[in-house]
Amino acid sequence: MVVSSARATRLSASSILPPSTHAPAYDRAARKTGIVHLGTGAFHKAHQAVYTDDALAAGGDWMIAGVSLRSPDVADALNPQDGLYTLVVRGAEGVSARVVGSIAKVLVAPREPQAVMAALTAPETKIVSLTITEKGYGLDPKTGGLDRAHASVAPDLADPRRPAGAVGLIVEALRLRRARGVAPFTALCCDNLPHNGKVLKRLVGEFAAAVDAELGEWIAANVTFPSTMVDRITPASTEATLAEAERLTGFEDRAAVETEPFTQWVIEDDFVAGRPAWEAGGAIFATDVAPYEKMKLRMLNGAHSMLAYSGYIAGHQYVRDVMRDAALARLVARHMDAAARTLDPVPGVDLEAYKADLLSRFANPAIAHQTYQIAMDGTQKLPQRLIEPAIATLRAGGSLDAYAFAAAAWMRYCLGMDETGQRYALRDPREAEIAALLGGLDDDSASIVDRLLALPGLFPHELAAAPEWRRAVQSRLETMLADGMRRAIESEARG
Ligand code: CS2
Repeated sequence: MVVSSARATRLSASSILPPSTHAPAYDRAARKTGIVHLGTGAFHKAHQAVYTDDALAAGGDWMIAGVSLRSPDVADALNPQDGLYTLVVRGAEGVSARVVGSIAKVLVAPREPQAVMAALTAPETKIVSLTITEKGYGLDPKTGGLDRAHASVAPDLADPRRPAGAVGLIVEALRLRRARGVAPFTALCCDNLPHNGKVLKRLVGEFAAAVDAELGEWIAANVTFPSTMVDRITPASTEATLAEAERLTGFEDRAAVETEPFTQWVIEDDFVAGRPAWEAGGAIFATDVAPYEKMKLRMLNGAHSMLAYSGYIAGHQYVRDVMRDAALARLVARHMDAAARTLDPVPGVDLEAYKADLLSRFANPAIAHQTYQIAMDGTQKLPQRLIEPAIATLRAGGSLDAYAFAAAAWMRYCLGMDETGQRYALRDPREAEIAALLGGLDDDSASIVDRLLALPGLFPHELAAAPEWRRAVQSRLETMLADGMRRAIESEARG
């Protein structure tokens, strides 16, 4: 038998998929676009787009027009496939494929700004959702409001009719809709920020007020910004993801993404122009999302950040490797326990069971989630994940050990050099500032701690000035620098 070496055909709307692959069960071409999504990366494709795919199967005009604010890569991979892509779901028990049909097309803002504004102002657009990462909002950590000097805000404030950042785009789209008598949309933040709807509302409100006070008032009265808690572990796609998609479906797919079986979405039900039946995909609608957000940010993301910094320096490439390291896995569990102690009861959730699920999700042997991926953007992630619960713990007189270990590991990571002498990029928007602060301080733990605790806008005075916090962080950083991360992890795990 001759084995063909020809490449598989590219996935498209005319592909006949194998019965083992879940495919869109609705007429895509007949559905209108009800959602414009800003930031069409892997997480959106593994999460909201999948719920929307289920909702479309249940009826309604909720196709998604994706927008990339910077890179054309997603559009260039997805558009030739008619917006279709394979979701590879990797569980401990096996792998499955699903082709998702909810994305109609992806626009690239720098390449086609008019098409983006046309989508945002179209009467059929009822929701504008966002996954642009924490750093995409132009949030001033000191005030919780708009940072007017931020790279994604300042140019748009200077030229608000030609916005490039998410907040500027939303404000200009709402200005045009109002001027044209088109009803507003709901703005739906899906990033890992606490009170993410309120945060977006404030940023949009401040930006709009700076452009036109009346517009600001109109937005406050007519636009809603529901908060959401989003959860699905989604590593960056690799060649292995694309190869697996092709193996499972028989079609070449340059836009495939991979994810875990678990998925969760809790949404505040406050939409001004209707919404998809996301319940069809298992979304939960709640009147108050805050307890779920806090739980997820502190227990999942907080433990993630802790294990990313300590694990990366200890030589673990993936989260699953961390979970096979008995001492570090104990610290992951300890961190979750500490985080749980800062939470009020979460409706319908048993925190012990939630923690057990998190531990097994982290240990999923089929998911290759890089510690280096999670380590990025630390200055944007630390406040909600580690600093807020540390302050709550300080106030309650509890043990700061788990947070001090995590903060020390982040500080060690900030040195930008691993224990073999290899340099790496922090991939943090404040990387240059951190490098300038730490230059030449390689093993001077006291100065490193002093300087990073004083990084403007990061550690609030209440925590930075608490002697027990400073001591707890410095003694751990000292061990990490003098004895190495391995020894630091072991001594910490011994308690
Ligand atoms: C991770 C998150 O990269 C990170 O910072 O902590 O992306 C995490 O995987 C997701 O929030 C899980 O829902």
